[in-house]
Amino acid sequence: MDVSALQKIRYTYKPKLPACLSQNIDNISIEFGVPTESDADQQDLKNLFKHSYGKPLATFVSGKNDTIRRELKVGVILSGGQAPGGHNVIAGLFDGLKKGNPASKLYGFLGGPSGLINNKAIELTGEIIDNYRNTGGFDIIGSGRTKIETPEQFAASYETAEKLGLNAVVIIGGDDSNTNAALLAEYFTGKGSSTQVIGCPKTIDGDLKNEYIETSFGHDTACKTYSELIGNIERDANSAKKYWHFIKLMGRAASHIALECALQTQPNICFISEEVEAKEISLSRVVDQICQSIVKRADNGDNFGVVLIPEGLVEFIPEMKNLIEELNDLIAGNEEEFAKKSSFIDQLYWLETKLSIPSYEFLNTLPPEIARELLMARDPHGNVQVSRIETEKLLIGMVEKHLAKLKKEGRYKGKFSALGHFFGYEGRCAFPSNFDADYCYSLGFCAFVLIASGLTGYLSSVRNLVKPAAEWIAGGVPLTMMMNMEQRHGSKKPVIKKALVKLDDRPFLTFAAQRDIWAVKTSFLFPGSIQYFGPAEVCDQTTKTLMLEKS
Ligand code: FBP
Repeated sequence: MDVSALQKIRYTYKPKLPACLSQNIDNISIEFGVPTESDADQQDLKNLFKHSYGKPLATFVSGKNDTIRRELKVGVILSGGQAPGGHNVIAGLFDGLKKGNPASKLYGFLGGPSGLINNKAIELTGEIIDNYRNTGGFDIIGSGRTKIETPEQFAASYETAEKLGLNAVVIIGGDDSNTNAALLAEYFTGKGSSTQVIGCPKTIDGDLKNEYIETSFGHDTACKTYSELIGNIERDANSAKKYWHFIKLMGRAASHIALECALQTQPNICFISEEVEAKEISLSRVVDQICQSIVKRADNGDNFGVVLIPEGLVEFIPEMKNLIEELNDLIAGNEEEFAKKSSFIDQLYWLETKLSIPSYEFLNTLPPEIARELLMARDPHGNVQVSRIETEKLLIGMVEKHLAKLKKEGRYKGKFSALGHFFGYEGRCAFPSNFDADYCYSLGFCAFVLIASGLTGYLSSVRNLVKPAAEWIAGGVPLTMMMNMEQRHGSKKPVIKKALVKLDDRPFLTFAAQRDIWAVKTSFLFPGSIQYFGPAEVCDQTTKTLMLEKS
C-alpha cells in the first residue's frame, strides 16, 4: 500500500502509557471506591438501571490480578462522528488483549452500532491494526449513528453477542453513544448474559467530561487543527486588511471548541453559546456586538477582523431556542404527518397553527434558507443538525444590514466585506496529536483491563492529563454516575449529561478578561500546525482549556 512519509513514520510511534498500565500486567489490580449516585434524578435512574446503578469508581493500582490472563473475545464499535485517535483506542485494546493472552480475539463491528445489531463484523488482526496505528479517521471499521433503542435492536445485539461468544463489547462514542452503552450493559445483565459493556469517551466537541473524565479524545487534535487554520486566516486578514472572516466551528451545543480556539488565536470576537443563553442575548444584540467591534476598528483604519461562532449558537439565542424546542417536540410527535409535507411552503403552512405565535413570527423573519435548515430532519438522537445551519451567513447578512443603517446615520465610515467559513470536517480525521495518540492508546488499554477484571457498565477513564503520561491515573467510571433525565423526542429519557462551558471556570474567565481588548486592537496569535517531533513543550502539550482548568 502506498502511504505518505508522515503516515509511515507515525506507524512506528510508540504511544506513552501511564505507569500503572505499562508495568507487568499481572500486577494491575483494581481499587474500588464507595457506591456512586447519578448526577441527578437518582430515583428514576435507580428504577431504570436495576442491575447497574450505583457501582463504585474503579482505579488501577499495583496488586495481583488473577483474571488478566483469561482468553477473551471482544467486539469493538466506533460510534458517531469521527474524532482523531479512534484507531489508537482500538490498537491499545488489541495490544492489551494480546498481552493478556495471545489467543484472545478482537472483532470490529462494521459501520457503527448497526454492525452489532446486524452481526457485521471482521476479526481485527495484528496486520490490520499495524496499518492504522497513530493515524486519524475511523476507516478501520467505519462508524455510524444508529441508536440501539427498540426492543428488537436490543434483542438483535444480544443475539450477536451470544453467537460470537463475546465476553465484552466496547463502544467508543460520545454522550449519546455511551448512554447506549449504559442501556446495553443493563439489558445484557438483565438477560443473564455474561457479555460486559465498556464505553470510551470520544468526541471532538469536548462535552463528555466531568471530574473523572477530564476530556474526550479527539478534542485536542481537532482544536489544534482549527486553531492552525484560524491563525492562518488571521495572518491573511492582517496582511490584506480587507476582509472580515466569520468562522463557524463545530461542537454541537457546547462551545468548548470555540473557547479553546479563541484562547489559542485571540480573534476579535468569539461568542460562547452558554453565555448567550445565561444572559438571554437576543439575535439583534449578537449582531450589535459584532457591529460595535467593526465600527471601532474601522475608526482606527482596520477594516478587517475575525469572528468565531460556535455551531450551537443558534440553539441558545432565546427566540431561536424556543423555536427549536417547539419544532423538536412537534416534529417528534407528528413524525409521519410532517414527513408528508414535501415542500417548504407546505411545512410552513402546517406549522402556522401549531407553533406559538412568537415562534411562528420569528421563523418568518429568518432568511428562507436558514428557516429551511431548521426544519431539516433531526439526527437519530433527536438533535437538530446544527452543523447544517449556516449561522455564519445569517450573521453576515444581518451585520451588513445593520452597518448600512449606521452608515446612513453617519455612525460608521468603514468598508465591510465579509467571508464565511465553516471548520468541522477539516479536523475530525487529522493525524492525532501526540497527546491524543497517547491518551487514546491508554483508553483502549484501560478498557482491556476493565474487561479482564470482569467489570460492566463502566467508561474507560484516564486522568491527571496535564502531567506527563507516566503520571496519568487510569480506571473506570460507572456510566450511570454521569446520567440524568432529559426531554428527548418528546419524552423524558435517561441520558449522559452534556458538559457545557462553565462561565465561572478559569478558561472562560481568562477569555472574558481579554476579549474587550481583542475586539478593538489586533491581538492575533498564530499557533501553527501540530508538531509530532521535537521538544515536549511544542509536541506534547494538551489544550489551554485543560491546563487552565487544572491550574
Ligand atoms: P459526535 O457527537 O458524534 O462526536 O459528533 C461530533 C460532530 O462532529 C459535531 O461537532 C457535529 O455537529 C456533528 O458531529 C456532525 O455530524 P455528521 O458527522 O453526521 O455530519
